[in-house]
Amino acid sequence: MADAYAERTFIMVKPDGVQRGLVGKIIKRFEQKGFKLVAMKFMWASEELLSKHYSDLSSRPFFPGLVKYMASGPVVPMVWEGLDAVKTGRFILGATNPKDSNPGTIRGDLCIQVGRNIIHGSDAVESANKEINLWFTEKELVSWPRTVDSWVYGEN
Ligand code: IDP
Ligand code: MG
Repeated sequence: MADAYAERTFIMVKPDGVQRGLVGKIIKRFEQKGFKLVAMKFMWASEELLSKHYSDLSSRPFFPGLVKYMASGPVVPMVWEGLDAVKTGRFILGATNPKDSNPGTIRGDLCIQVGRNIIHGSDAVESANKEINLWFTEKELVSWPRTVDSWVYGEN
């Protein structure tokens, strides 16, 4: 398959998404869209890891609260692969603040408050690579052939 189909994005169900029982619903949206799952785990992340994950936001006033929120329960980090996975992933998520997220997006449909917006998604290919390497080892990233790809991308 073409290299363009191998773009990867880092998606993570946040602790409120896990607590509210939305993990399956969120995975389903990426799965049904046609993206390919490359890695996934269930873990309780440390404040240290989360501070690294959100290092770009460390000077923002909401940063301490954000790290506390993200460390308040288990999360489901994932890697999804496909054509324009980063940009399309952000569309699937919806705007950062759920009051601005369109209906039909995950945040638009399933949450209300910016500080409890249930899901993370990389905002660029560069940050996706950084985040994937922060949360997963090389061994945990599974490359696998998927026969349905010829139907998803039309190269058959
Ligand atoms: P993103 O998650 O859509 O990429 P970012 O600006 O990278 O948005 O912010 C990271 C996370 O920080 C958001 O998803 C949200 O949980 C939280 N956040 C962003 N802005 C605010 C705010 O004004 N108050 C509280 N939390 C915020
Ligand atoms: Mg962000």
